[in-house]
Amino acid sequence: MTDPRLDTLLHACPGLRLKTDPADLEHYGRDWTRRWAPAPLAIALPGSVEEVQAVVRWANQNTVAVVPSGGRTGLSGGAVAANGELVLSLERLNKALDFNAVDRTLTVQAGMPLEAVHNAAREHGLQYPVDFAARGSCSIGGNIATNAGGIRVIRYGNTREWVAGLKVVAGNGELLEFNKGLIKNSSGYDFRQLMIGSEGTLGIVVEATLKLVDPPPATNVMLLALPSFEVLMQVFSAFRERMQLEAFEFFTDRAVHHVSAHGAQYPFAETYPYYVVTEYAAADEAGEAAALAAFEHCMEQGWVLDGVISASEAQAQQLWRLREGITEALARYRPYKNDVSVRISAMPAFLAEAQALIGGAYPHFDVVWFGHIGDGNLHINVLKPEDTSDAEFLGQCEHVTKLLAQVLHRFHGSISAEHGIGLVKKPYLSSTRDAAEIALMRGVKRAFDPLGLMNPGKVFDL
Ligand code: 2HG
Ligand code: ZN
Repeated sequence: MTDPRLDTLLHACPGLRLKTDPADLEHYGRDWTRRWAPAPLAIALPGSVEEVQAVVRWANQNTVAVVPSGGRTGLSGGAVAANGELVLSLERLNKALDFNAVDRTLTVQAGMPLEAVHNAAREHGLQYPVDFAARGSCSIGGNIATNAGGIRVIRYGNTREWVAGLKVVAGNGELLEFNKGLIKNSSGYDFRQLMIGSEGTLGIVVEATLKLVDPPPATNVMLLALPSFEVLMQVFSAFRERMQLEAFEFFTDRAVHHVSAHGAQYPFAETYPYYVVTEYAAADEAGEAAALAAFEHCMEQGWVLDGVISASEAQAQQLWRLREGITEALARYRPYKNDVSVRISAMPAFLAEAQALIGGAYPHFDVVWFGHIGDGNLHINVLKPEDTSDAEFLGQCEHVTKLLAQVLHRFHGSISAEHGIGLVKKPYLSSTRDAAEIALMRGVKRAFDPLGLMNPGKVFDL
């Protein structure tokens, strides 16, 4: 242990588990973005809320910045520690603490992986409905810090809908408890909601009381092949009018190309320009009949060219893999990512403009479009060509993102729908939030984190 500050940390928090090996610094100092070289001071792995508090108090006394760390699956650099910060990993605080059958709530520690939350809910015959591909690696605390969305937002909303109570260690080390599991609580500011999506800039989520619901209905999965972008929203409306959608996701032929190369099975004989994978309630014949009616209507209109319905759970998973495998299949190309949203009603016009802009801006780049079309949320991944330098690639992508941010501003959209602002989207925050709002954000940060030590430099600069 080289840095003398770490001796004082161990003195302030005897028994604290610390990691300082170069491999650990590298592992814990980055998230799924690969732009910044990790360079944390050390990794603290507290085993209790008291230890989290002790670490944060020590950080205040020694003016050391702290980067809270969950599963580090983020895509905006929110968990990057590249400036000598102390990484505070919640991975040891990973247990379910309490289940309340009457309230239908599950209280968990922040480091619990999302998938473990799903399993715990299922053991009680219920479900925690927020879900996405990184479920096995991400943590519930990170989900809360970014207000994570995912593939079932269309039906269940974002993470913030599902948090009934929150315990947070604020930037000064104080333990705060918000809302305490209440459904109704009209007693002033809702700090719980302020914490959700604050990306670790106000404090560290240590515990959450999550709402659970009835187990999901029996569902089927349908894969649709579409001729053009233009018909996407018509297909969405045709399906949404007729059935209870659990998910409605889109992707392009480029996505299929990459996920197939990465092992996913493609069910059609031909390829098509665009695809939708939708999951819908199909507990009885009526559900299935509605799905077929929507499908036939879309075929008659020429909006859909082909389709396949899952005949088994295994086939449903195969179809899902075409969509859920995209991020992993693209990772080796170190893509530049955009994660934008507009109101659903604005989607057709926004899509047309975005497509014209992106198509013209990157004529020679492989651009992969996909996302949660039913939520008005698009993911645009630009793959780095081998013969283009990192700096040139980034420069070009940032230039195009600036233009895209201007389009989003006109559409009253968001530069980050569900991945957070972190470091990656910080330069574009003002396209989504006006100056008065950003000034208020700074004031809120000062209130919870007077010395500005919680995840500094993320979302905005002080
Ligand atoms: C998804 O929807 C995730 O699969 C990741 O939000 C999106 O990799 C991305 O750009
Ligand atoms: Zn997504």
